[in-house]
Amino acid sequence: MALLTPEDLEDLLNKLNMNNNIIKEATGMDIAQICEAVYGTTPDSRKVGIVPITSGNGIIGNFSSSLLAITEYFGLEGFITEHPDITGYHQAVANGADIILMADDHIFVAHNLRNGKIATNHVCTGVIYSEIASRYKHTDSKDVLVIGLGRVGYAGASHLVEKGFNVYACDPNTDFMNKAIEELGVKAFDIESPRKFSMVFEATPNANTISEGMIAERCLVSTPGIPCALPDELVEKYDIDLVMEPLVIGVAAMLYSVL
Ligand code: 2YH
Repeated sequence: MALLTPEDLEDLLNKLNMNNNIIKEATGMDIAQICEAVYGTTPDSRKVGIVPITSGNGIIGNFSSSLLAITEYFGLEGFITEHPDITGYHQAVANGADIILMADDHIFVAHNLRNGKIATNHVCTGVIYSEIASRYKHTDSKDVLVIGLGRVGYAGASHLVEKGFNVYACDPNTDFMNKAIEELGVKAFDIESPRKFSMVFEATPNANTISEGMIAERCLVSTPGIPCALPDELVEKYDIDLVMEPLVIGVAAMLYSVL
């Protein structure tokens, strides 16, 4: 799994505003409205305690401060604990946090201590990016392509199947592919017999996973993947609406999902 770098997190709210404009134009809703529609919640006076975690590769520069900025952007109050890890967790609870945000190298959680709801970044990211793809207003098709069936891709594919979309998927890992076919009923996308999609949800940590054979003229590509799945020249050539952002959209979904 890709670890975020401090550079990924620079200028985050600016990147969010740019993506929000694309999302609004492509779906008719902004990210907060899409989160409200998916989770049926609205931000209230909850207080979010952000706990830096030192295990594994350690603290990522800009990570906790980015979470605080995101929390405040979506109308919640937040604070970063002075200490990391268990001491920080204790501090967050002692200082009245309603929701805890914390991440190690494997999992990133939001836990609402008042109502018991817990959300993971990988599931929420899969759900929200696939939801964005599924709301593309410049198509009547119900066909959507999912590229990558790891934790994020599987969650998104599952969400799209539940929403009644016709889900095609691809992943070089045959175990992942078979699991998604058996458990979700997705169809295998075969690069040898390509078809063109207006809605693509991409969830891999690799560049250039999207090729010309997969995309229709004027399509929406929604991807949390770093680096970008699309070669630059295809974005212009196919007039692609590209939603791609490293952290904010997934964290917004986590917060809304535990409210
Ligand atoms: O970026 C990550 C991992 N890829 C998990 C994300 C799950 N989708 N973790 C962030 C680690 C943050 C660090 N421990 C800190 O600064 O607290």
